[in-house]
Amino acid sequence: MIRLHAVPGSRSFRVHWMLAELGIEPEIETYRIGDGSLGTEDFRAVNPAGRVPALEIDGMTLIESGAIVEYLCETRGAALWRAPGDAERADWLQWLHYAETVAVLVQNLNLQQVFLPDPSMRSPTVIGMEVRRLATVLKPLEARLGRQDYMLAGGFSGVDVMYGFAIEAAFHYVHRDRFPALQAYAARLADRPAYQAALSAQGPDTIYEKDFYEVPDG
Ligand SMILES: N[C@@H](CCC(=O)N[C@@H](CS)C(=O)NCC(=O)O)C(=O)O
Repeated sequence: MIRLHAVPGSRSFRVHWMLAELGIEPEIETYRIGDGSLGTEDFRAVNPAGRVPALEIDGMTLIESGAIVEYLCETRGAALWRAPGDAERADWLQWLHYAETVAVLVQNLNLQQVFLPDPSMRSPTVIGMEVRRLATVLKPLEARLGRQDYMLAGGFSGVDVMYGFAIEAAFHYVHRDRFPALQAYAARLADRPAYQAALSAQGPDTIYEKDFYEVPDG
């Protein structure tokens, strides 16, 4: 049994999509951020950190999306991995983990723009800073994807699976027109049958109510 604990539209999509690339359909337990479902005793017994993804697999529970993608590549997806000794190994590790540099900034903006209970609690200063920082960390990706179709020159890999969530989420805060190569990349990823299968299995995004969140005045 492989069971994925997930929030539609969150980092759990990485794991869902990775499993779909491997032809694996997990059992899914669905939660929502902010409705208390991640704080129940039952879920804290699965992941005491109260976060998704959590993946029950091979008699253990893994709770970090990048580690899960690496583990799945290592154990079940050699073609999507770059093993130690591979010429693309360092790039594989670097760009896989760089996805969290992007995701953390998106997460900070989600907190400010989506999850604060009262809009008066928002800090336009912090939001403005985080949007600028997000645009900056996207620049190396834009340059890379301007030269090649996927994050690694050798082709589609587990690294790209890490960006399926982060790029689309980032476009809620930075204008996609500023990043044409990333926009084309996101469309290329979304075209993959496994991406679409995971998307339809996870159900609609439960995080964003708007396509784009402007920096508030202040
Ligand atoms: N670095 C962790 C981050 C996990 C994480 O923060 N997940 C978010 C969803 S994208 C979450 O569960 N948030 C719950 C909350 O904010 O209460 C990973 O990549 O798995």
